[in-house]
Amino acid sequence: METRDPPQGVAAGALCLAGLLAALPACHSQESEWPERDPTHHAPAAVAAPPAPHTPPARAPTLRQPRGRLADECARRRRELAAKVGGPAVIWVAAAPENDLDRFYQSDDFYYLTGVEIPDVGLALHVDASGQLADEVLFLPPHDPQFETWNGKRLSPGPEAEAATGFRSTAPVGEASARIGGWQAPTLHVAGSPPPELPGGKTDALRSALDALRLRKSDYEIDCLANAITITTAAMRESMAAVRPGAFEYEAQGLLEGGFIRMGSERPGFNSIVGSGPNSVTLHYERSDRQMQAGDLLVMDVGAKWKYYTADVTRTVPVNGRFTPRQREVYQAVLDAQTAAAQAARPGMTIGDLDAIARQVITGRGFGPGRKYFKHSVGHWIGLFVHDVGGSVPIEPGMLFTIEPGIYINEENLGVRIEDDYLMTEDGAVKLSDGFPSDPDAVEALLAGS
Ligand SMILES: [Mn+2]
Repeated sequence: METRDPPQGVAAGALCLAGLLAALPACHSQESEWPERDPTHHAPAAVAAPPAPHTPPARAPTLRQPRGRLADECARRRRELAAKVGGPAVIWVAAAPENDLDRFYQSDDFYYLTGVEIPDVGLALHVDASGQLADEVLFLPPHDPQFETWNGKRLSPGPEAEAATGFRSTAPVGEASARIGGWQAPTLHVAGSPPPELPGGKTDALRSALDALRLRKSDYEIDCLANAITITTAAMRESMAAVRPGAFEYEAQGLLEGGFIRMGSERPGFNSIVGSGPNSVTLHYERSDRQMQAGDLLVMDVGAKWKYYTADVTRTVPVNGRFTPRQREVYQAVLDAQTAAAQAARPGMTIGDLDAIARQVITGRGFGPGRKYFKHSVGHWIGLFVHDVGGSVPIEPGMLFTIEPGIYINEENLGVRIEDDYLMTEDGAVKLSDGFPSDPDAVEALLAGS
């Protein structure tokens, strides 16, 4: 997904309504494809045709076993957070609120520090004057048999939860003031909503500390993101079976997201962008209801999550299997811009530096000036959130980011974006998302084989 840069000024409600009205006549207007039933035909059972041969889906890719253990990771992150924020202080981080209809999804900050997927709970850290973690409590719902009848077993306060999470202690939610009231600290830092008995928390220092920690990925996190990328590119390959003139964009999206689930992703990291022809120039197109036509390009900007880490990969493919000379010209400019930025990337450079390199290639091919055709930034951090936290700082080894130049020519209904995910190392950027090729000949070959 490309970065929103500069911020968008469109009223979302108006946009949705306009899109809905524009799309109505096209919805589900095709004739039924079922053959007419012949009332005189009664096939005897003995000669009934065998069932159609069943083609099983390709085997799901093998995923990595992440290096390390989540509970140990989270315990280390809490110690590092205490040292970064400093003390004496109390830190409160709230979990995300319950949502009855969707699968619960924890807030990124709370998951980062606990690995716990329970709504409406919280954690408290007591940081001493030297920045050491003096005490910590994970507040959990009390044991509730009625809840477990409907929803299954969940962690409740006690030794079992402490062993599972690595927290020194646990306590029932609602007992925050009783449990931490004795902590001597003049400053309270909060992320999310603190309990009412903890008024007046500050947010700035905690936010910047969390951002800085989350930006630098551990081996465990790199492995999680590598798995998300593996699933994403494998499912993109499978989705090519639904890319052909006459098929709807949602057919490709359905194969893609079905592949995500089948391969072990808990959900997409953001709404899949599957836009053909005129939709290829809409940066965050979200409807996926157009019928693809020969001559279209299809932009697929998608990402699976794996253990909360989000991939973000874009490929642009010709719907009828072959790029036109004009499409290939534009495509090659985008690919060369990405390659130039990726090859130049070194520790100490910023994403802004990479943006300048890519933009120079694109304007050099006549697609300029400035942001006329390359309308967004060249990349962003990735991690728990698709546009992950961290801000404009130099890229260091261990950081994960995208490089995703694009050219969008509205008057030709021609949009091309190519996006890959990279790990910075001491020697430069390593592309992690090469499971789906981006070379134009390789893309055509892949479409021909699917
Ligand atoms: Mn992106």
